[in-house]
Amino acid sequence: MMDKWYAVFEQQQQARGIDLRIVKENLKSLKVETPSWGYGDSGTRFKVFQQEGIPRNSYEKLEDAAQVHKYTGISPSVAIHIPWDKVDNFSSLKQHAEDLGIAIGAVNPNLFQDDDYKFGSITNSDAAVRRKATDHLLECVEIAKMVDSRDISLWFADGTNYPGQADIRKRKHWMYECLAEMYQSLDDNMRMLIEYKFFEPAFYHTDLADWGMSFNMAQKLGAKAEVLVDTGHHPQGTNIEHIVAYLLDEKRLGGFHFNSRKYADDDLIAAAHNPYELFLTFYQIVTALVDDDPEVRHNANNIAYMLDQCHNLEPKIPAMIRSITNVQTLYAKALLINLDKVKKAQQDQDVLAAEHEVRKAFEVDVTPLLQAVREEMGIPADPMEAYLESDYGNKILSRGKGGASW
Ligand code: AOS
Ligand code: ZN
Ligand code: ZN
Repeated sequence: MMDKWYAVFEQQQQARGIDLRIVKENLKSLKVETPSWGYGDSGTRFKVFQQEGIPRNSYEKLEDAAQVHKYTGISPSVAIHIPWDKVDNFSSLKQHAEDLGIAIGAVNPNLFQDDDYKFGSITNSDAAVRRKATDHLLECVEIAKMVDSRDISLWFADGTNYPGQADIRKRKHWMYECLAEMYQSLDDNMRMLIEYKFFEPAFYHTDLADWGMSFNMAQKLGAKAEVLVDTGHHPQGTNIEHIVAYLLDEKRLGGFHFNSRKYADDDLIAAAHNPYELFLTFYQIVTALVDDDPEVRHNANNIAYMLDQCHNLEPKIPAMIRSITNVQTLYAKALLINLDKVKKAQQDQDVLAAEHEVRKAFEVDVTPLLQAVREEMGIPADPMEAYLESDYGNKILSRGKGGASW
């Protein structure tokens, strides 16, 4: 039955001029990192509802993440957050990940939970606080080296709540000074991924409020600094795909934090609310993968795809699996866009034909394609169903309630 379904799918796509071998290769090379904090208890400022079976430490977070990889086959690494994942022995944490068939991914410093950072971390007017914050960044670079991680993901809560509260331009200089010191400590293969967010926790100004500020900072720092796009960090109506295209063209798209948002930084399951936006984001990446400029292709091939989510109501592991398969589904759809036909329509300035050609791919049911790819990768055809049929979810209940938060 399955084979027949795929055979029909193949025929249909061939008729549209799509080479499924390339599509499958691309799908097999997609890797999406999950965040260690997404396995912990989380909530809103109103309430954290504790779940049973939450990992009690970073080792157990890795064990849960390994389940996500086991059933999806495309999430072989886990981002860690320091100090939430600070352990006495990082080589044993690294070894634990390897024993589970995964690896430690991006290292995320925490510059927002210490009382000292009330008025900013690397933008604080107090030089001693800036020193402390920079030392933490340097510590995270060292941890990344210990666990063989390439990326340091940087998000700063720094900002102000009221006009006049601080000198915005001075803060910009202080931030550059601290990040430049951190930059010097990176090995040649390492990267700083600089995230931005337009508000929250600060409500008047945020020091890195949009992609342009992160881009400018990255450019000033050097080639090892790139921009990280968190899909939940823009004002309503922002054209994220445009930002992605622009950054790819400048060879500065470092990575993504995927999640869905309806109103603010909601951190919900990726593509739950806005699948078309993620599809169009992948459309920009797919065009960059075949760009004439080898540097643009290089950038498109080196994007760190990561989830950044908090599952406040739903069980964590299935929620991660859902996000991963959603991302994979939308990437698959974008790979089915006939770029030659779009190009032709663009040359003809045929607006309707161009838009139709793009949207048509979104409407394709890619289930048979994904099932075929998973079969070739030795992964269950339906990752969610396979996980739910396993006894892992029950087994971890013995951890009880009150596991790690974040
Ligand atoms: C915060 O809003 C950012 O999305 C961060 O990337 C992330 O959630 C944080 O670093 C995890 O603590
Ligand atoms: Zn993020
Ligand atoms: Zn966020």
